Amino acid sequence: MVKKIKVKNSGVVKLQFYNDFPDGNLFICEAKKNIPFEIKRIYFINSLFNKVAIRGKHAHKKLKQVIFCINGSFVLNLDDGKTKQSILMNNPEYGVKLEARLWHTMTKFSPDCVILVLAADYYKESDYIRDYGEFKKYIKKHK
Ligand code: T46
Repeated sequence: MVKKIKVKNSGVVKLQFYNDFPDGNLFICEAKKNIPFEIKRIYFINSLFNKVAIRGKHAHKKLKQVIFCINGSFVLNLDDGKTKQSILMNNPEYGVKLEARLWHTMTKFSPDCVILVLAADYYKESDYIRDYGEFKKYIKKHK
């Protein structure tokens, strides 16, 4: 897990963590504390058995999110239109901020991978930019 993010509109979020070995690990997300917004929506993705699956492939116009890998691993690919960065997500203690105008894809899922996302707003398809050419035009217009 990279702790230094080079792309714009991102950053690392570190969770409060209690190691209760051998009785489990406890991770805590608190809105407006370690999660930098009020949380309106939570979703998770599991059963990632297709090794060549690519999820994401979009940017958001306004939405702020934080993404975690709470089990297993995957690679998060970020692109702010200028700088690209791939991050191995394999530690539930660290999340990555997905703020607006950041193209992201998720790849290379381990079969036991579970992705958790905390979002600052409800689902709105109109907030998605799902075409890379449109994304490039959008970020030129909205710097
Ligand atoms: C993101 C990455 C990290 C809903 O109806 N409600 C929801 O809250 C979500 C998240 C999705 N959907 C629908 C929209 C699509 O018809 O579920 C379908 C699959 O969504 P999508 O292809 O966008 O899934 P991912 O994994 O590519 O992207 C998701 C989030 O949609 C997205 O906001 O940033 O995870």
